[in-house]
Amino acid sequence: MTPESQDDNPTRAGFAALIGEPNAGKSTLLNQMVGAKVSIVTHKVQTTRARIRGIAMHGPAQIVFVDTPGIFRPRRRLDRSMVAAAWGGASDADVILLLIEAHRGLTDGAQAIIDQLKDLGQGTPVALVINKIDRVKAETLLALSKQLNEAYPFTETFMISAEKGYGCPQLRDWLARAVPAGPWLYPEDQIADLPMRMIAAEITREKLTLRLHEEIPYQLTVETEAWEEKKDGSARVDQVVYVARQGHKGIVLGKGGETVKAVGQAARAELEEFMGRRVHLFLQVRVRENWLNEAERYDEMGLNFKDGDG
Ligand SMILES: Nc1nc2c(ncn2[C@@H]2O[C@H](COP(=O)(O)OP(=O)(O)OP(=O)(O)O)[C@@H](O)[C@H]2O)c(=O)[nH]1
Ligand SMILES: [Mg+2]
Repeated sequence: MTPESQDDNPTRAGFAALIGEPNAGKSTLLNQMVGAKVSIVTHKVQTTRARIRGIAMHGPAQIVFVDTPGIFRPRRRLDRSMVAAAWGGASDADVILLLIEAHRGLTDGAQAIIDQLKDLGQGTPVALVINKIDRVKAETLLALSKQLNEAYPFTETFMISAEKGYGCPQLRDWLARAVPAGPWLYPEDQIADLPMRMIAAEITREKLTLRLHEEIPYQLTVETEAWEEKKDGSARVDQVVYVARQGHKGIVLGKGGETVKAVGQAARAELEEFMGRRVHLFLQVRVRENWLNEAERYDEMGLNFKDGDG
């Protein structure tokens, strides 16, 4: 390519990492930006467990959003691996977006993230993204923005509602200019960088998390064990739900198997919509008391087991 033709088409591309406390709305924002549901969302904390890339095109720019697990004080091996994945996402990024919930403001957890950013964020632009502005009065936002900008030298501040889309075009415009000049990193029509079998497992985990209470969602994992393409164009997908206790198995199954059946139906419907074709989904529940300490389970989730060494 001659320099002239490069000027005609100055493509840009880079990674924008979404970090923040659990439940800040990181996955919601990624989905909003990509325009499709790539990362699962629930009202519960610690929904996202690994780094998930969603790709958005904006004019000549390709913005690769990196969704990360929420950052919190870890207790278990899984927590430590998740938090390490979040910081890993931030340190590899061209731009970092720190999400803060408008109605919660500068919490202790947010302050702890800011303290770590002071060490790690050096040299990487960090934008402040105040999310869920639909939940607060406009007057409170200015004061919150001022307080947060005193706590950290943010490159830019955005006030958004990831759910409703408010403020998202401005953020997208800014990111399109903030990512470095260079060739696109993915084909133009690709929206996610995650194997289909993992997306399928995440969809099922979302439905389980929405339906089950208390500790159970945090103590289960879903793996796609087999994926078979059928001649009629449909897919047969076999998944295993690993639970840590015998008692949890009964709860996941529900009375007469009704819970797992409802989960399977909801997951299948969403998977069919995502893939645009028929899916036959089979769920099996298996007790595996020590799954939270098995390296193989972490590999399947896309996490580094060693990061969890305490
Ligand atoms: N009112 C309101 N709710 C929002 C907004 N954005 C996200 N939420 C809700 O906040 C909850 C958490 O959203 P997620 O996107 O799963 O949050 P997350 O930061 O990815 O959470 P983890 O993966 O657990 O770290 C969900 O119930 C969302 O619907 C928003 O702009 N306004
Ligand atoms: Mg999430």
